Amino acid sequence: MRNGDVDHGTEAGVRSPLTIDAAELRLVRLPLITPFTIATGTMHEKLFPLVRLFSGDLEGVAEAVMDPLPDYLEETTAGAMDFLSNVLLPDLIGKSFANPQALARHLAPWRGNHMARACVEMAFWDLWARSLSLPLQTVLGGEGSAIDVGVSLGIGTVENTLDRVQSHLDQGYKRIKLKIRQGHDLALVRAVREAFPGAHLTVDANCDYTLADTALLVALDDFALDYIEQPLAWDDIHDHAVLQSRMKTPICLDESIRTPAHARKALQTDAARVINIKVGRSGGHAHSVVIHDLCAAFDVPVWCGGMLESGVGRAHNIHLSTLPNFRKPGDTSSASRYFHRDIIVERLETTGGRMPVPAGPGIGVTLDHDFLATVSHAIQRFGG
Ligand code: OSB
Ligand code: MG
Repeated sequence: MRNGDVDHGTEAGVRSPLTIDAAELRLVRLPLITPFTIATGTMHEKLFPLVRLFSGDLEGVAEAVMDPLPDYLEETTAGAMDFLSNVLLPDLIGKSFANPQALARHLAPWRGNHMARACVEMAFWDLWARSLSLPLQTVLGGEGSAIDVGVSLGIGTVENTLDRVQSHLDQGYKRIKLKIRQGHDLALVRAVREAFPGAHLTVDANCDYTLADTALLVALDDFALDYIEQPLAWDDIHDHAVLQSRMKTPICLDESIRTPAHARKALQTDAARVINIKVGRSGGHAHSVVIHDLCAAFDVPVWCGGMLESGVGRAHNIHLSTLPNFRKPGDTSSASRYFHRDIIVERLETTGGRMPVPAGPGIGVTLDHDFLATVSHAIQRFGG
């Protein structure tokens, strides 16, 4: 059976359920062109679980975004490999789901592990969209052929940061996000703002501050930042509400928003005036769409975060970013900024700060199997 031949029924939106016949899990290791430093540490390579789900001749793919150590959030790569290979994937073999939301509900009883669950859920969305011969963006409710993109600049010297800001503005990137941490904040932001008075500038603290640093954080109000991302603890919404009541710069939450309930609480308490949605952090596309809609109801703009994903994760992020409340440039910059070679055939590169949405069914990109084989470890197959 070929892609377009799948019969999903034609009456009144009835679709036959999709059965997961087989799954594959592997660990992919990609070196980074340059190390990426944030408040919690330095990344030298990207190590990630890659999941493929199979139904007949169709397949869907996604990657998981946790780090080897629990330093961004509490999940770890080893823990996720264990949970995926011993629990999540074997359980899915032979099961049918009426739609991706049904699969998301099937995964809902598990506590935490939002990144591992997201990976499975996202692969099913790709499979589902392919079974309908539709781009992922269409089944998610998005539209448009390109999105606005910014860059996230890792921690470096002030001098070096000024050079990188210049070169990325020259490339047309629509927003520059500076990573900050204790002792590497005000002087950096002042230098960049003085050199680039009109730049769309933001900062991301990755949880490095507490309310004891309120005076320093309030001093950032002088630099016309579009927002300050996740200044306080990853598991704390309340203190962000307190900080927001004391500073003018909008707070944008990243780490603190792992479920729609987190988003609701942040919105209801004015703890976030912007939200960074990372589909791989939020349990998948279904929950990301709920967070997106909640934010729209509160007139709070969202943008799509990144986790230095390969082209597979980036493609998922780009499709999600075409929903209407993604009103700020996202972290879906060119793959060539991070990797010498990507694991997909297509090149995900920006022009003038715009990233084209990969066309075709599903996420619209294809695995480069020859290259993927050279960077894959611990390949496991389930079912089929
Ligand atoms: O906080 O947004 C973050 C990368 C790793 C861990 C945390 C974060 C980031 C980024 C991603 O800033 C940037 C990108 O994917 O291009
Ligand atoms: Mg962040």
